[in-house]
Amino acid sequence: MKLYYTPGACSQAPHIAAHELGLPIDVVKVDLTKHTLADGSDYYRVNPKGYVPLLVLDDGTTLSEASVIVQYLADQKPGTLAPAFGTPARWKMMELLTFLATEVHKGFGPLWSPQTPAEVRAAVIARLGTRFELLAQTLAKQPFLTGDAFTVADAYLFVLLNWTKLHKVDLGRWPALTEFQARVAARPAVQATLKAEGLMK
Ligand SMILES: N[C@@H](CCC(=O)N[C@@H](CS)C(=O)NCC(=O)O)C(=O)O
Repeated sequence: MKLYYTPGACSQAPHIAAHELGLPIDVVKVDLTKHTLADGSDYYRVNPKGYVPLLVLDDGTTLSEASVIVQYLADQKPGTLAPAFGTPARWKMMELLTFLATEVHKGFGPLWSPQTPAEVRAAVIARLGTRFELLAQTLAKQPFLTGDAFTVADAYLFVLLNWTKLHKVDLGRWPALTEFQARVAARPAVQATLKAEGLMK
């Protein structure tokens, strides 16, 4: 398996999952500023969508969309990082992953552009805050999003919350989120991922 990733991007969620699961995986770095690989070749030729993550299976099948890739990885070792397929708990996990992808991940969208006016930026952060509030309510009751066990949804949220530092979004109102961040950051597989992405010594 080959994972195309960019350090600190949403591709870090499947990268963490692979480390947590101890899956043998090759990683290929993508320069998203130019959409190129290390040899200068065009990433659009690998993934016409142009974005990371992309997982290429050994038979050449490609999987994109972070929320699907993390589930594919989790299902390589059933019952570890996601509830079993076809169970109500798995539908709740899919609900959570879609919420993270569409409401939180894409909720950051305008913050990446230097052209975004200050008032739009403030509105975007306020809207993200309503999503953070819901997540914080859950995490005030339990260590991870689905209960006591770390899942791929936690890996995804961890990556998204890290972006708040880049965009100077204050998480001070939600200690449950900052405590969650510290809890996940301390996991050996997360540390190994951050090192592998060159984000930590
Ligand atoms: N719908 C995709 C979005 C992935 C995405 O937003 N990737 C970002 C990095 S976090 C990216 O590669 N952006 C560069 C681009 O779109 O060209 C998913 O959920 O995986």
